Amino acid sequence: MAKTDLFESPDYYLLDELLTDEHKLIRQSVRDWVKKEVSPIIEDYAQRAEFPKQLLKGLAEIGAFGPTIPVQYGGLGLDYISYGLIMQEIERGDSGIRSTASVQGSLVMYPIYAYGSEEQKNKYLPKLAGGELMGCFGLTEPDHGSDPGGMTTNFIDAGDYYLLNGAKMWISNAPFADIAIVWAKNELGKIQGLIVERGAEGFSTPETHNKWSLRASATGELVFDNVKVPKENLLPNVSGLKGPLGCLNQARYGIAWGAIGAAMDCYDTALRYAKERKQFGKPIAAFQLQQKKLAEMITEITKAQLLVWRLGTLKNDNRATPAQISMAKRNSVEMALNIAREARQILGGMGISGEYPIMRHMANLESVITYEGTHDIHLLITGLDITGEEAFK
Ligand code: TGC
Ligand code: FAD
Repeated sequence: MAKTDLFESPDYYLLDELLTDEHKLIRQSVRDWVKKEVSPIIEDYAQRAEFPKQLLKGLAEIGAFGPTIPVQYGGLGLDYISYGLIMQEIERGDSGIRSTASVQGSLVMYPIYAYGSEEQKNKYLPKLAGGELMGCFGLTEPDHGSDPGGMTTNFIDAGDYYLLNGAKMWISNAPFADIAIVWAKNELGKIQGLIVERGAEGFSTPETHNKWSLRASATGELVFDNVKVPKENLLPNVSGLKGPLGCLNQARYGIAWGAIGAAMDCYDTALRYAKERKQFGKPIAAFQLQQKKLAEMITEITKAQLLVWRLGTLKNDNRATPAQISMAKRNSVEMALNIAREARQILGGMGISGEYPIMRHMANLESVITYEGTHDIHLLITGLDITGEEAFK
């Protein structure tokens, strides 16, 4: 059954005053689109574990695919606050839909833009921005998740083409992607990026089923069995782990904003419910225990909003460090997951129902806290940054 979306955005510290009119306009247009196109259908798609493919056109139209990519390549040339706001609003609807946008913009368009040849940029970026082509990003392997440097997927120079072998898993958008950005080791053991097109012989993308999280997002494997990759599909301008990790900086930044959207939706739902639901003759919002939950939620949302806004201004000046991005990703996602859990309790039994978005956000956030670097890995990145001591290995 289609649902009415009553969301009202919290802005406890008047942070809108830090935004330009353009920022607010962009946010409003994405919010309107989410209310009209995502909220009414997303619960049903999540329950059915199906990706709502019809949203791709709208995502492209609202500028969700590569908003910071320059206009000459089909992007919108927007700043990083705009990008963050777009991710926040989409994830307010559903983390899985934000995932699709993150992957397309930050993990497929960005590497082509940052590391690709002029021919590659002209060939792929405008179509990716318009949603005519969809992409995915293959870094994680069955035996190498947090430690991508250990990857075994590899390619050799076979004369007229490269020959690619190996497998990637947990790849968002893989089941329907037209192209994959694949990170693999060359004959010298150096990591490089390849653009692999669907249809190449020996390339398959089996879908991953039985997920309890991100059910409205399509996840799959990438399997390469002697796949011939044209030489012009190698990303020429980067080698080493810093290539894929550079893309992750973009995507993690978007998640730092996006998770706040999910938190806002849970808070807004819980606040409305607490004011309406009566027990012992009065609204449950009048009980101190429920007020504590709600007051802590808005405090944490406000702190996270300030952190990402500042990070956005640093990113606009090209001064945001990867470690600062890790801190924000980690903080926002933990905050959102805690709020989802508390909000679920405020709704009592109704908290587990698909009538409300909370349980879906909560389950989604269990993936968000793991992908793009786990909660632990981001803590270790901060630990390394402040102590100079690496504790990964
Ligand atoms: P390490 O030796 O530290 O670094 C290797 C090289 O990379 C450079 N580097 C970075 N460059 C750019 N940005 C960053 N954030 C960077 N971090 C490191 C580093 O300077 C070095 O460069 P060079 O020139 O000296 O070679 O690497 P390590 O092997 O010790 O690993 C470090 C660690 C653990 C932090 C890193 O590998 C890591 O972040 N692991 C987590 C893996 C991860 O996040 N995977 C995400 C997969 S994609 C995904 O989840 C998409 S979900 C999408 C969705 O649906 O939204
Ligand atoms: P592991 O690395 O095996 O970690 C298991 C546990 O060990 C974690 O708690 C971790 O924090 C801990 N751990 C690991 N190393 C250390 C250490 N040094 N010190 C302390 N603790 C440690 N990947 C892609 O490439 N592309 C995608 O599009 C993509 N989409 C995804 C979508 C979903 C729904 C999911 C769930 C994952 C996706 N991933 C994707 C993969 C994701 O990035 C990995 O799951 C993540 O990086 C963690 O790797 P892992 O699952 O192998 O866990």
